[in-house]
Amino acid sequence: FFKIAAAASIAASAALTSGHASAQDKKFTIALVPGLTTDAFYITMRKGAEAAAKAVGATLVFQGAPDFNPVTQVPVLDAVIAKHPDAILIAPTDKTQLVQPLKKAADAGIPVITVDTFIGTGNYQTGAGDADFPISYVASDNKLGGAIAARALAKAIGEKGKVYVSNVKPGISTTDQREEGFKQEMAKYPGIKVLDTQYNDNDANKAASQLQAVYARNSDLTGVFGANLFSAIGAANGVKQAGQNGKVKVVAFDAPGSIVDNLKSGLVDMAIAQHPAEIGYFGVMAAYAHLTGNSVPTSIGTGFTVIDKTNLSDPKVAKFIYSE
Ligand code: T6T
Repeated sequence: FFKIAAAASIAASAALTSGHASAQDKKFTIALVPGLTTDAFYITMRKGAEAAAKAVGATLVFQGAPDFNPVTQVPVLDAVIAKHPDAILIAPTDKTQLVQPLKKAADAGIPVITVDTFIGTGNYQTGAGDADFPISYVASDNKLGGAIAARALAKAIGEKGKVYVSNVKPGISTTDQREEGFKQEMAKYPGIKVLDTQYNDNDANKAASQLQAVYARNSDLTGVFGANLFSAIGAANGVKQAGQNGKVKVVAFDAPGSIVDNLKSGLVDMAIAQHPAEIGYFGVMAAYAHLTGNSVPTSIGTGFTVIDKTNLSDPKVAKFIYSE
C-alpha cells in the first residue's frame, strides 16, 4: 500500500510540473566550431566537450573547416547559425575577422562562448568595443605558456646563441600571445638574440623549410620555439633535415603523439601540453550554466602540463598527450 501511495504522489507531482518544463529539463544543442577539424588539439577538445554534454544531457554538434583560416571557418559558422543551436562554442581563427560573423549569432539570440582563441581583446561583457558580446572565454594562459617556453629554451641552450619563433600568422590570439610572452621573457637573457619570427600558415612543411633557411643564414642558431602543433612538428623536422638533431634545441607548444616521439629521440627538448579536453568540458559547462540561468565567469583559465623525456611515461603526465 505504501509503495502504491508513494508512486501515486510522484505521478501527481509530475503532472503538476508537466507543461512547465524548466530550462534544466530541456535537451540543449550546443555547437562546437573548432579552429580546424584535423588537429589533435581540437580532436581532444571535442572529447572533453562530449563528456560534458553527456553529463548535462545536451547534444554536441562538432562542425568545422579542414584548415585554420577565417575564409573557410566563416561559411561553416554561417551554416551553424542557420540551424540555430542553443549555444555556439567557437575557436575563432582571427581576432578581428570573426567579430562580425559572430555578431550575427549573438543578434540571432544565440549565446557565443569562445574556446582556445578570442575575438577583440578577449575582455568580454564589458560594455566597451564591438567584440565584447561573447559570454565567456575558456582557454590556456598563452602568454604564460610563451614565457615557460622561453625559460626552457634559454636553459637548454646555456643562455646563449640565436633563436626564433616558428609561428602561424599574425592575428590569432593564442599564437600572438605565446610569441609575446616568449619575447618578453627572452629579453631577460642578454646572451640570446631573438631573430625574426617565421610565419608558416599552419603548414608544417613550410615551417621545416623555414628552419633550414634560417639555419643556412645563421650557423650559430641554437634554438627554436614552435608556437603551436604544426609549427613545432615542422620546426623539429627542419632540425632533423638540417642534420642538427640535438644541436638546435626545440621547444614545442602542444603535445600530439609525434611530438612525444620526438621527445623520446631527443629531437625536441620540451613540450607544453595544453589541456584541450578541459577547455571543451568547461566550454560546454559554461554554456549549460548560462542557458539554465546561472552566471558565468567571463574568462575561465585552463592548465598546462610540461612534458619532457624524464616524465613522459608517468601516467599523470601521459594522460595529457593529445588524442589523434
Ligand atoms: O595550439 C593550438 C591552439 O591553441 C591554437 O590556437 C591553434 O593551433 C593549435 O590548434 C595547434 O595546432
